[in-house]
Amino acid sequence: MKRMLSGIKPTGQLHLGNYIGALKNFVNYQDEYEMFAFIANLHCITTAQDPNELQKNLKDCVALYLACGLDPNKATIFLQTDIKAQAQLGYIICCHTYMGELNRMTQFKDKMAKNETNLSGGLYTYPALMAADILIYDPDYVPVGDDQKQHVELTRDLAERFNNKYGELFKVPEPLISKVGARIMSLSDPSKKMSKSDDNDKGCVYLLDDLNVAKKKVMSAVTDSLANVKYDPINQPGISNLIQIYSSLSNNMPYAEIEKMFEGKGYGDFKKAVSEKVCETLSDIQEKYNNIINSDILEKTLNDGATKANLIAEEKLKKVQKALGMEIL
Ligand code: ATP
Ligand code: LTN
Repeated sequence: MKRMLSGIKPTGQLHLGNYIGALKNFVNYQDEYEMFAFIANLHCITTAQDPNELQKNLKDCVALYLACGLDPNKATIFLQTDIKAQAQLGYIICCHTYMGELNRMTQFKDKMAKNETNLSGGLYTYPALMAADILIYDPDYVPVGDDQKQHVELTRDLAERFNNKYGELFKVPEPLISKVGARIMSLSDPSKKMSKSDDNDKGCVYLLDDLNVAKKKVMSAVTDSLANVKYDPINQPGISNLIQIYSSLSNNMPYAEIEKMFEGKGYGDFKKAVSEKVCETLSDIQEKYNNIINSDILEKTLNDGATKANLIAEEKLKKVQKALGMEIL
C-alpha cells in the first residue's frame, strides 16, 4: 500500500477551504493509502498565538479530523510535538537548506512584503521543518492545497540533496493537488484565497459556523453583473468560486453540468443551492463533532497515533544521524 502524509496548522478555526482543499481528500484517500494525518502544532507557533485559543483550536482540529470522516482505525492521526524526532530531523534538514531557498518561499516573502514586524526565525525556517515532517515517514504522496506546493517541491529537492550526499535516505515524495477545490477563494474578495487569517470574517465559512451565519455568508458572496452561471475564473471569479464549492460538495459534479442546471436562473437561486450544499455538509460535520469533542476518543486517537508514528520516526532519525556521522554507539 502506498503511503500518504499531510498536516494542518490550526492557527484558527478550520474553514471550508481547509475542508475542500485538504481534509476531504485525506478522508477519500484513507481506504486506498496508508494515511498519516498530523496536527502541526510546532508550525502554529511560528506566529504569535494566544495559548488558550491555540489549545482550543488544536483540540477542535483533532475532533474535526474525526468528524469529517478520518477513521483512526485506518489513518494514523497524531500531534507533531508527540514525535520529538520530527523536530530533531527538522534541525538537521535546516542545516542543509540554503538561505536562498528559504528566501524564495512565497509564504515568507508575502509576509515580508507586507512589512509585518517581528517575523520570527521559526517562520523563516518553517519549510525545513515541514520537509522533516514529511521525509521522516517516507510517504509516496503529500496531498495539499495549491499554496503548499512550493514547500513540497523544496522537500523533494532536499530529499535528493541528502540522497546524493549520504546515500539513499529518503523517498522523494510527490505533491498531490486536487483538480477541484485546490484553491477556494474568499467569498467577500474572490481574488484572495479563503483564509482564517482573512481580515474580513464574511469571506470565510468556518466548519463550526452557525448554519444561519454560514448561509448568510454564501448568500452575500461577491459575484458580478453578467447574470450567467458560468465557470470563468478570469471574468467571473466569484461565480467560478461558488461553482467550485458546489462541485466539490457534490462528488465533483462536472462544471458543465452545474452550468446547465442553472442556465437561465438568477444568481439568487444559484447561491441558495450552494448555501444548501454548504449547510448540509456543515450540519453533518457539526453533529459528529458534538459527539466527539467531549469523549475520550480524542485522547485514544492521539496516543495510538503517536505510538505508531514514533516507531517509524525514531528509526529514520537514527538512520540519518548515522549516515551523517553523528552517532557514536
Ligand atoms: P490559512 O491561509 O487559512 O491560514 P494555511 O494554508 O496557512 O491556512 P492550514 O490550515 O495548515 O494553513 O491549511 C491546511 C490545508 O488546507 C493545506 O493543505 C492548505 O493548502 C489547505 N488550504 C488552506 N486554505 C485553502 C483554500 N482556501 N482552498 C483550498 N485549500 C486550502
Ligand atoms: N505548511 C502546511 C502545514 C504542514 C504540512 C506539513 C502539510 C506542516 N507540515 C507536512 C503537509 C505535510 C500549511 O501551512 N498548511
